[in-house]
Amino acid sequence: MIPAKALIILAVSYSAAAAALDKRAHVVSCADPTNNELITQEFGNAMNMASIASQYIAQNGADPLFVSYFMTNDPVAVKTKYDQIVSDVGPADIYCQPFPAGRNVNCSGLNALTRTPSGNIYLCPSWYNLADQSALCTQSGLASTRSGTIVHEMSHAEAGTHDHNGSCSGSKTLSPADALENATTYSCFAREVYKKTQC
Ligand SMILES: *[C@@H]1O[C@H](CO)[C@@H](O)[C@H](O)[C@H]1NC(C)=O
Ligand SMILES: *[C@@H]1O[C@H](CO)[C@@H](O)[C@H](O)[C@H]1NC(C)=O
Ligand SMILES: CC(=O)N[C@H]1CO[C@H](CO)[C@@H](O)[C@@H]1O
Repeated sequence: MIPAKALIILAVSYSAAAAALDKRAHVVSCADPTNNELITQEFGNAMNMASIASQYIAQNGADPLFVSYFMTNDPVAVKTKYDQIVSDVGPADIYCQPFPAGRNVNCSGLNALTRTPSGNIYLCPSWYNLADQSALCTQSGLASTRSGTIVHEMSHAEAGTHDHNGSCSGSKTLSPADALENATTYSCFAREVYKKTQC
């Protein structure tokens, strides 16, 4: 049973995300209909999660959860990064395999990767093994979700982040300047906010 308050927050954030999706620039490029549908759905989940994170920062500022990931950074600067993700200026594609010829994408050890400055996102075989969005509510720990990976990749594509530490616990050990720039921080914080406010 989802409390009414959570439902209202969910409805508001879905309409915000839906408005963003109408003008989104990343296009799912995947010939397989099943995977195309999955990717489209998870991209929507990711945008919704980024939108919820942005709203959470607007409402709560530098609360303890924010500080645990972003330390002394200005909440407005972090919110701006999530807003850049949601705004998705692109233009770019999200590819499933087989990737277009000549792109030389090496998926070894990766769930996904983003090329810059194109912002094109390549989903690797292990991405499909990550958890559904619902695992954020059903697992006790912080689930690694397909949607969280897309938030991570979209922060490369739209908000100029880099890869520095792949783990959420590692993300909390960076300097404030590094935390603002490192992609995993954005996925971890967004998943934590989702778990805290939507489950
Ligand atoms: C892909 O990356 C892995 C790990 O970095 C490396 O060992 C491998 O040689 C690479 N494969 C190709 C085809 O470049
Ligand atoms: C990431 O952070 C963890 C935990 O602090 C640390 O053990 C690990 O060495 C870090 N990895 C990198 C690549 O910085
Ligand atoms: C720990 C780490 O590698 N931090 C990096 C975070 O991102 C900034 C900006 O690109 C780098 O300068 C840091 O080295």
